[in-house]
Amino acid sequence: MLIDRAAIHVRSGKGGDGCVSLHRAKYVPKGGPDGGDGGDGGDVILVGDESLDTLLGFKRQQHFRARNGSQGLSRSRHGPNGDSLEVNVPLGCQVHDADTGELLVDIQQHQQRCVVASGGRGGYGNEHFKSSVNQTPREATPGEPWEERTLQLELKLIADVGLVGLPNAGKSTLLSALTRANAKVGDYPFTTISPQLGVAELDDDRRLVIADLPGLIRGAAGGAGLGLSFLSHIERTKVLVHVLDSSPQDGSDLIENYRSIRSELSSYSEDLACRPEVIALNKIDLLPADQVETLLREFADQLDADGTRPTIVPVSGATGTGTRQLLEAAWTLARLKAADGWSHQVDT
Ligand SMILES: Nc1nc2c(ncn2[C@@H]2O[C@H](COP(=O)(O)OP(=O)(O)OP(=O)(O)O)[C@@H](O)[C@H]2O)c(=O)[nH]1
Ligand SMILES: [Mg+2]
Repeated sequence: MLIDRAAIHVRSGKGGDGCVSLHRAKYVPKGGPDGGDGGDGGDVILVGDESLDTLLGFKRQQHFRARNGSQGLSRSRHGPNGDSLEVNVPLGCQVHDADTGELLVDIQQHQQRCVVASGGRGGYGNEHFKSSVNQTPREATPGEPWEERTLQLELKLIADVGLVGLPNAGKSTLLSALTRANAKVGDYPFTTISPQLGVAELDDDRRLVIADLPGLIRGAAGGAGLGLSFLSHIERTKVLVHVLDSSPQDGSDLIENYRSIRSELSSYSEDLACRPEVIALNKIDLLPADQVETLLREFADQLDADGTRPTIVPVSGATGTGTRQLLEAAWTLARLKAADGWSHQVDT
């Protein structure tokens, strides 16, 4: 399970000031006070939205302001109220006040609403202060101020797909090609040190939450590299995408690289190792097309000999080749897995 976090700043609208006005019209001497009340400021309201999966949207926007109420007007006219602002958040989102740590709301239902910053009430116009002893009051009250606070949003997220593979296999590059995430990429091992998330949109109603993980190496179970503990973040994923470099710079063997990651996964958890898997044979832009064909055939034969036959999709995270096919393959397996109710599926 991964925790998605975002901090946002919300500010409600200020109340409009009351108006001081004395009625003036031809043939109406001493018309009396007619200053209207100020409009109320708008609220900032969080609204549960079942179509959202992550807090990624808050990376683009962190400040949310409702509109101020307008000043009251003469002729007893109320100033217009400021519009409230609705901010949609995914279900399961917990909202804390960042300063006090207080839990404000746990959004669980679609359309559940919570006012997180209340608009200031409008002030009274001078017509409110009229009395038998003061028939021409010149007194009005200001609108109430706005309310502002910083909120800490937290969402426990279950990734559908986990990207596993050796360091430098191109997992982060692939995450950026499959989703809008902007994962750090580097030509040195262990560029990624903590899991990163992205959401891939296959079309309007098919999405996959993808987790990019740090690289795994032989001996990780014994603590080599970054160890294996980060695999706990993908314990509940439906599908693994095993990213393999098709032309490793160190000249290592494809099938050996594949087997060593498989063996580390098994040492961590047989349950995780039995997850449906798609192999993303990556960086095919570096090879001529006929060599990719040969490599695919040889690799499939070796997997057959090992008694496993996962789907292999040739891809290039750098150019985007094959990414659509990879998502479709992952989607198909994720759907099968969901129908399967989390039971084991062993490749035959
Ligand atoms: N030519 C080519 N280079 C790629 C491709 N994908 C990744 N690379 C390069 O391979 C190197 C490693 O890429 P990353 O995406 O950081 O690899 P990673 O698997 O996330 O690595 P770690 O986070 O260290 O485990 C970078 O220099 C990338 O530019 C690809 O499809 N084609
Ligand atoms: Mg990486």
